[in-house]
Amino acid sequence: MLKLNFSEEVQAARDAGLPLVALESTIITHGLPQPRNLEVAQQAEQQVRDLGAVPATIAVLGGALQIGLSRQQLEQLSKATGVWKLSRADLAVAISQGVTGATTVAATMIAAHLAGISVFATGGIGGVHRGAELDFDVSADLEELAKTPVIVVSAGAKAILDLPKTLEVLETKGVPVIGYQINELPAFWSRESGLNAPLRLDTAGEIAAAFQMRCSLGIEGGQLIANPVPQEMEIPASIISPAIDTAIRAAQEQGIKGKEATPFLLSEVLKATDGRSLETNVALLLNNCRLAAEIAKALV
Ligand code: PSU
Ligand code: MN
Repeated sequence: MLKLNFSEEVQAARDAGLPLVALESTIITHGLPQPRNLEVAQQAEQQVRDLGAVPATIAVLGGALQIGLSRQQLEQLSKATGVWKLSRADLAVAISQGVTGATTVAATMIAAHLAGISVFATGGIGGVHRGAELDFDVSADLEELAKTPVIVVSAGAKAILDLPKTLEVLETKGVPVIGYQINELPAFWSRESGLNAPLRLDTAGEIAAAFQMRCSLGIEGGQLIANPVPQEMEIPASIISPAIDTAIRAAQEQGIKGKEATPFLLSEVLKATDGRSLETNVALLLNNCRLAAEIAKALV
């Protein structure tokens, strides 16, 4: 039988009816290097608290679906080895097998929805990989956005992806892609992608209202909020593009595919930018936590 394990902090927030923001754990175990990953995970949680909402970092620990992690659990997860990367396909097997796994955007959305949490902050979602016309690598994050009613606050899709194709798939699946205070779709490390964001909203209240209207209309699925990285932390396309190209070449040469592709590409971009991409990744994540907290408050 499935049981949701709420952390003390999340349980207290539920009892008091406080606004909650879900946070994913794949970024901790597969997206950021140790030991910085723990520090960033704690900062992300604190950012949500500072704005008057309560963070719920989601993961599977020894088969238990955790909604919120204690300090100690977060620390253990950040140092753990052999942690599974859980998407929709993996979640049930991981829980029933009693393993430890980190949730991607897709799996975090499923767990957040089960826990009654409607807002979720991440860095960037998965999407259509470059060359997907040959290898069909399209992240399950896109299908999840079409199915599960959670607002995902991101800095767009990761720029290692094929952004025009990612936008097309989201459109086909009926996912609202909403630029926050911006007309252009941000490209994760950069504020600009050369692509228009299909929709634009300028306040957390409007984002909350649109979500509630979608639910009232009976349209399944969530909303993708594209929140650009703060200007002073962005990496211009002229610097990040060659770094991404280098990373993609390395992946091809080493035959990195499937679940390993995204973590590998992120760490290669980090090397190619001498660590600058990491600082930008942290800045945009914290920026997304702030907006998600505001949306969560507007929903209450
Ligand atoms: N954003 C980041 N770092 C990450 C990820 C997103 O800044 O590590 C993770 C998310 O969990 C996302 C996953 O769901 O990468 C996508 O993986 P894939 O392309 O294999 O679906
Ligand atoms: Mn994939």
